[in-house]
Amino acid sequence: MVGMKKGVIKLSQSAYRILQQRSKSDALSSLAQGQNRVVDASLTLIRERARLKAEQVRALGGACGTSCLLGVPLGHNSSFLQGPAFAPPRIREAIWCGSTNSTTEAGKELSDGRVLTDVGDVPIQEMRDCGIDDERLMKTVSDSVKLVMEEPPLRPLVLGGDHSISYPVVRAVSEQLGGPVDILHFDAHPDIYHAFEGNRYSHASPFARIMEGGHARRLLQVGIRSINQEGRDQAKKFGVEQFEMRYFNRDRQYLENLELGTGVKGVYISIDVDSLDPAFAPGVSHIEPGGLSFRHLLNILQNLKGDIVAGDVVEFNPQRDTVDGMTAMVAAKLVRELVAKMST
Ligand SMILES: [Mn+2]
Repeated sequence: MVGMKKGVIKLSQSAYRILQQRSKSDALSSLAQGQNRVVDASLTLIRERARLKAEQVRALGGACGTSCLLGVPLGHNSSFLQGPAFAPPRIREAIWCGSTNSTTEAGKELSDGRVLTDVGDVPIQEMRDCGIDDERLMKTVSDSVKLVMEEPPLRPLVLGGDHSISYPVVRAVSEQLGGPVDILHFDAHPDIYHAFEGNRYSHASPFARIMEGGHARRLLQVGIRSINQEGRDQAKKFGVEQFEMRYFNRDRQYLENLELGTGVKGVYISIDVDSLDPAFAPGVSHIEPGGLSFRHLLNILQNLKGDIVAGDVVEFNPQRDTVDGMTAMVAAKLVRELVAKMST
């Protein structure tokens, strides 16, 4: 009796263990399936909006290239503050702010759906909330960019987010076009660390991943004024052309007469708002004095010759902005003038 009882207990314990393991693995696989459904649903919304927006452009008479906003509210790859996750809605609000008209400096009409359209945000925070890891998030960002590019004439103009998003975005652009692009990158920092604090997806590392992946032929970095030896070594290793602020007066004429993208798939423009002097754009995580004026940046952008296939405006941090949202307006004008260059 005692033995039997022991046996029964032993059996039920091991059965319990098996059941427990099975229900644990069932639970895990149903979690994974749930995550798949969330990612699919997120991509479906981007795909359907891109399809509809492209149809609207055709209904309006068509265009060669229409800038299409895609928000990527991701801030957790920042080494310091995570506020850039809140930027995309603030930038949109400032683009359409009634304090100014909807015409760019050179006369493009932003309210014309053939010039500027919008597919909304990749639901980054909602996906993170479902336990979706960084690898998958980055892939979803890439896939979202590709969905926009699959609907000509839409060209992705990505609203960050921290700078880590430039890697999945540029990767998608180069994969979708079937070759590298030239990148014009405005930033106080080279963002080319092999890894930062152990994070290869850090906002300090996207250009290391882009160059390793062969997604860019030329990478020109403008506005650089916070750089250490690793930043210089990595630039040398990858053949990056760095234009440091301390030599800006010397380099200015060259930078205001750039012609990029010939012989490759086009030009990608990445604008970190902290490339501007904090006097012009205080709402950034990494305040670095000695930067570009707004007009310096705009002169380089407006004079650029080349086919701009995609771009991003990143690192605006609304949590550090002035109470009247000055940097939101600055980021919005960068977007507006980038639209003017991208839309054809
Ligand atoms: Mn920066």
